[in-house]
Amino acid sequence: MSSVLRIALQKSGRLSEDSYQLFKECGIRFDYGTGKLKSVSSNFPAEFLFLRDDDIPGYVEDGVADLGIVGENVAVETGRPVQTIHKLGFSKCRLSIAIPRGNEWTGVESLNGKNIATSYPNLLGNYLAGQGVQANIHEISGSVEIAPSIGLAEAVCDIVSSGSTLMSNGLQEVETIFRSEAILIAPSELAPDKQVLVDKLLFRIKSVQAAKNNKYIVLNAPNHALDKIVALLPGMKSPTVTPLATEGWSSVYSVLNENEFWENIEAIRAAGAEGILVIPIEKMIY
Ligand code: PRT
Ligand code: ZN
Repeated sequence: MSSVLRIALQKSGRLSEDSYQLFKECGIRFDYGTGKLKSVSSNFPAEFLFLRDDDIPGYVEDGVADLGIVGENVAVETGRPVQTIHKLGFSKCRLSIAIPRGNEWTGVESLNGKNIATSYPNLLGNYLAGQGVQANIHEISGSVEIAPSIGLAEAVCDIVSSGSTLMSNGLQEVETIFRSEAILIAPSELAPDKQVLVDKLLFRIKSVQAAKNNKYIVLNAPNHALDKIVALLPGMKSPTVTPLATEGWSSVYSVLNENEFWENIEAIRAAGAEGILVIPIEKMIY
């Protein structure tokens, strides 16, 4: 029997939509939704399992799944010996310590002897040990942010994204102890036939990510400004330059990274470029 990759995804939660979207963009089709626990792709040798995120590292460690998508926070907290294959750039958040607004904060030492409520006892415990702080960790599985107001703890350690949950519960973020994003995990060793499929999938994921991080750019430039403009547009190798019908002008085609985009565009305009078109890229193969 030819080999099939088993991929564990969160059934329904903050990772789900982006995970499904990622496979869609990689051209891998499968059904999901309403009550489905398993689905086989119609056009890639993959089978998908839909699970709670906390269970995914265990399934991957045991080899029930060959790959999984989880938050780094969950992967590290569960402590399962799995390998991170690739960072996926979505579901970004941080694990932070927060205290009631208005309470004095003089640094992590102020947590000595205090009670801290969290769903992440391992991450918090390791952080406190590294800081030489001795506090009592109260593990609770949800609604951590209400712990101070009901007298369970003087501080919390919870996932923060926009910060609005902390704010609406009268808490202030005082220390970030871990930064997280969605990651692709695999067992510490993969069979060679599975590795071939993982490499195939990774190639697609990287092409999709590269396309998202770059824009295709087309512009017109006077020939005397070409050297300057070409230097600002490294492209994948170097820009394409073709003459325009108008004497003394050329058209330049290139790729620009999202991170440097606005600064470069300003410099390109200042150098004399006109009629700049910026176009999204669907896939980018190096
Ligand atoms: O049912 P299942 O067990 O599968 O899901 P879950 O409820 O355990 O997890 P889920 O879907 O809430 O989150 C999955 C992953 O998304 C987490 O492990 C993180 O890696 C990531 N993530 C990103 C977040 C958030 N952002 C987030 N904001 N996880 C949780 N939150 C919660 C946080 O716990 C707090 O209650 O949102 C609130 C804070 O959000 P802000 O925007 O108010 O700061
Ligand atoms: Zn969970």
